[in-house]
Amino acid sequence: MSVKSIIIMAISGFFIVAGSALARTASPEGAQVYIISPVDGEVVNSPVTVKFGLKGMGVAPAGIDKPNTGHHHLLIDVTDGPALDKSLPVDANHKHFGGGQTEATVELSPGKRTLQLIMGDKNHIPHDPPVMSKETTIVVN
Ligand SMILES: [Cu+2]
Repeated sequence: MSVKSIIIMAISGFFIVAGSALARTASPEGAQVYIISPVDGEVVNSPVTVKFGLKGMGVAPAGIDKPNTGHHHLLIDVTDGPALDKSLPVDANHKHFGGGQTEATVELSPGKRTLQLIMGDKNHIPHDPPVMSKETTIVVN
């Protein structure tokens, strides 16, 4: 294989990735996600059960292409917010609930922690505009 064909393949690969990165799903107008519990300022023991609230749209498992739905993601100590134009990362700070769960029990280390919810579409990409909760700050014993 020539260097030129490798370069062409690399460039076309780049455009495929860039194209999918832009494919965001519209959110229904007025959709809201919020943390039912714990509440802002609450002092809790780990593990913590976080209850997810959602209005104006539905929950569907990841991979299911159904209008006006998404699945929950719990952001832990992600104070700058995630990138909105690509799939949410999968790591200790970005938890996916691709099974359609509406609550989760998470182990949290002691100290001040911020929790935030964001909906993702079938490809784990935030909707446009994003459906994102306020940050809930808790103190873990
Ligand atoms: Cu996800």
